[in-house]
Amino acid sequence: MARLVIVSNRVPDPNERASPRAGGLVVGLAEALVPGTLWFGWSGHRAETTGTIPKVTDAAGLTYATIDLGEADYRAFYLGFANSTLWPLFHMMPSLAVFDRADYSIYRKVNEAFAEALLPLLRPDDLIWVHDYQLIGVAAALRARGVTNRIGFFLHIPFPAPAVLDILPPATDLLAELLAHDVIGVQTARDRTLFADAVRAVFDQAISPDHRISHNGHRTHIIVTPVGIDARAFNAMAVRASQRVETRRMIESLAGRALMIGVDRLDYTKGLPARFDAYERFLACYPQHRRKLSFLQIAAPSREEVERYRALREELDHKTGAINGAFSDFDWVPLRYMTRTVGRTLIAGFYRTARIGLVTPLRDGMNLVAKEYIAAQNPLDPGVLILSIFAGAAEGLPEAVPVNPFDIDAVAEAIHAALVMPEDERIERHSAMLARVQSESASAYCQSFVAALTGGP
Ligand code: ADQ
Repeated sequence: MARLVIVSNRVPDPNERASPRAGGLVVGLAEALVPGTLWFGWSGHRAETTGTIPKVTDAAGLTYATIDLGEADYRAFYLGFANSTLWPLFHMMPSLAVFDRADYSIYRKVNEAFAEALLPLLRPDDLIWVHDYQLIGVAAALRARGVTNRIGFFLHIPFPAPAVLDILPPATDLLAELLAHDVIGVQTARDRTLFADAVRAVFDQAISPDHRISHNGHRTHIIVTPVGIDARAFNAMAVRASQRVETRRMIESLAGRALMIGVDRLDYTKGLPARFDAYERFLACYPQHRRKLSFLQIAAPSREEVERYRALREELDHKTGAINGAFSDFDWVPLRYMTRTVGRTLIAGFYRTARIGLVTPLRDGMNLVAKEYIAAQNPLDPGVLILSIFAGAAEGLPEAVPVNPFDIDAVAEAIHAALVMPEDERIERHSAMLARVQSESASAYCQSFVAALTGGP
């Protein structure tokens, strides 16, 4: 069988694979890596200049090969073009995007450096699978160096509408580089439609009914492969975690009240300020539920060197103070807000304890928290998932309580509806969602992508 080569911006430290880590890409992949796989990318360390010779480590049947990023490259490529231009634009938030030509040229340079460093490690029959928006140009750079292997690309984040993509000055080049792949995977049917719209708008070319396109003599297959989790293993972890002393302490601290939980990276796409506003509206409009619900928001700091993320953190600190100042009682705090990464096992136990999972991103490629929350529930007495219609996960989970996260009153109403939902309705919705989360698993995601990369239908 051909070897799989994963290329992603961040590669986890093999010694830390079991440690808490906030970030969907690593979670989605780590659960489905097959022995023998080579995982190549950035070490997470910064050096004076970007590395050219990868450091290779073998651990638990996998080979990790990493390079460091130069400080200036890290700023321009990672903080700059990837996270201050592509991230907000692809999440349809153009007003938060900035564009700097110098950053873009360093983005290209770093993509070339990835290709250059990977080249000597490649074997002729390797299947190369590149991940996400930071590395759009790696395949084209490999092709320019004579690599003829099958190369696939998976976009973890949403694909933007043509009018938003138009804003991006190098949109045409990036689209052409995407079409240097043999397979492009996206999270939802909606993303695939938007990708087809972009190809039509930019190159005046249509994608065939079987989702293939030939561009510059190269044929690309566009597939929908939603990222998933290992639901059975996650459920087992949640059951174990519910016996842990921390989970017991959490339950005791609730003193019989219901728990509502949110778990996110501290990112403006996750819609936390609007979520806090909705909770405040809920407390104001439904006084009968006050003192009967505690909302725990766990938010792991992320990209703190980007100014916009620092501002978000300050805004949330301020809102937390305002909500708790206005509604707390001497023996009840309505909002428990933690800005740190919490161990995965403990989070699983908290999900299982929570009557409501509140997942309200303004835009999200998939959102694995929604799937984790469903997997963690007790099927005989499950909680209710409130899910943004703008999360990719919503496409496969129509039985969640859908909300438009921009509509504060609608989210407040949804919290009320979840609290009063009868048990049989909770069970019915949950069992339908659990079946989907179990079948759209982490291994199904990897297998269907690799099957397409191997040349499957
Ligand atoms: P992310 O934006 O990182 O991923 P998400 O899919 O929600 O988002 O994954 C987050 C993961 O990190 C989950 O496994 C969650 O449990 C964990 N996590 C979040 N906050 C945490 C905290 N405070 N402590 C500990 N763990 C925490 C990107 C895209 C998503 C897409 C994934 C996978 O933005 O849309 O679902 O990739 O493709």
